[in-house]
Amino acid sequence: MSVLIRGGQVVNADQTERADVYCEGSTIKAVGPDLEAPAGAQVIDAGGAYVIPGGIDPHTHMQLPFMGTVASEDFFTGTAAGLAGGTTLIIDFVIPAPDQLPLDAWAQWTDWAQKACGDYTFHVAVTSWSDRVEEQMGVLAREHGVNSFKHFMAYKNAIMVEDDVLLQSFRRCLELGAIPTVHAENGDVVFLLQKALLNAGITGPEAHPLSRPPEVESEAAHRAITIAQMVGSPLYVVHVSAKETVEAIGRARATGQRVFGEILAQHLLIDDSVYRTGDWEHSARHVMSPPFRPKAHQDALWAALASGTCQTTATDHCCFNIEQKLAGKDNFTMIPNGTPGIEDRMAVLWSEGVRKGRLTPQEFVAVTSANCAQIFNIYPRRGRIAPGADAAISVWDPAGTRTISARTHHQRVDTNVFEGLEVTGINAVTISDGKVVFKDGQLDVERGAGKYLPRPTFPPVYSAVTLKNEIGKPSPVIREPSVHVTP
Ligand code: URQ
Ligand code: ZN
Ligand code: ZN
Repeated sequence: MSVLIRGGQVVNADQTERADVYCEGSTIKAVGPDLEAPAGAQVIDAGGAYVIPGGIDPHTHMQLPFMGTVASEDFFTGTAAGLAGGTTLIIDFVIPAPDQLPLDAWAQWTDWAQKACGDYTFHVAVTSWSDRVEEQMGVLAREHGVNSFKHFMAYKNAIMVEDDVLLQSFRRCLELGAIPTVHAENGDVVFLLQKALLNAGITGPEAHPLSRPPEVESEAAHRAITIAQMVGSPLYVVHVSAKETVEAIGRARATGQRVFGEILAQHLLIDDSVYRTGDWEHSARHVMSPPFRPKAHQDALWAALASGTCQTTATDHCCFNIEQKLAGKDNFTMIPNGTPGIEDRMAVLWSEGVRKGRLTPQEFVAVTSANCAQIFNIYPRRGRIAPGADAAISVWDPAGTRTISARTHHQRVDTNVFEGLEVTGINAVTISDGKVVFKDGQLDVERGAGKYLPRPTFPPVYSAVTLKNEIGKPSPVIREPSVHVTP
């Protein structure tokens, strides 16, 4: 199978050029002007369009068992929806139940993902700590291509871990050459605020943001940043939603600390007025954590992307239909948390970002693909249009328009938080694994064709500080040379 993408502008994070792109099998073979189409090659006319690296969504939860139900989107329908929107790789989450070992959870998620039609890889969550967990982190890193481990600082009495686990797990990540990631919200404070709100008789979705104010996020982010700094490990903060959290990341990065931030497309556009409509179902459809914030936070999030304080965009695609959300009809803490976004992330970022002058086309490529590939060590295999890279490509039509709606989207959920938004700048053609899988508005995908993409660990980098104070282990007593004074 071979595909020639002709007549487009190739946009990488660091360069834009008029060039054709020739793919053979699963790989990009050539990038350059006026390439010849070998016999039998499928030719895609990219005149007037951009040819960009397929999007990478570093935060999805396909068919996640959560809060007493299971997310409605599965690995087949979810990766298909991603391909329709220009996303050619997802990083999903293996989340062991607290009494489940990581390798057992790994087997479960791997089985679920066999139906994927788009490529996938996994973060693995550390939801408890023991010698076995520590050992199995090594097996996952060394034998399964896992180079990132997630830690939920929220969801008390479920998947939340305390600071002692953060300390030991971050140290283990450093040892393995993996990066720790965190859902940064203070789960203890959330738990108490939830109780207070319920005791006050405030049971509707309007209570959700009141139980998770920005400080709940920024305090936890600062705490995780501090622990990472003590250990000497890098840190990746998922779904940064608040101005104060951006500031905490910016302060750490200004000192040279390796902290990365991820921003959801939803948090860039949607504000907390969705919780004050008086329409229970409308508000419940928008219950996710961290919650949508007052509009002022959005400027800080856009600035964080343009300035490089935060590096990636994602969707935290975690879908629940309204009848699932109704589990929380009388108690907002029972509303399954999550919203969709995988199909629309890139169009929203182009239409609201590039077209409104907040991002350049190259920055768009950086925050939808290249930066994520670099942070999770799969660059330039992914995140770049170049010979030798995977043939995972989006032909991006900057003038194309569509109106986003749950009535027409490919996502398997009855909600679209961008409902009614008309976007300019859309994915026109998707190439995945060297095959044209989306064109002329039609998907041409194959259940099970998606491939697992292993991510190599980083060479362990030890700082003298870390060696000297191996956090989590009894630190060696540093004996000052005793000075003998002869009497
Ligand atoms: O917290 C997460 O990232 C998962 C459980 C999805 N739900 C959510 O509200 N973000
Ligand atoms: Zn989260
Ligand atoms: Zn999530």
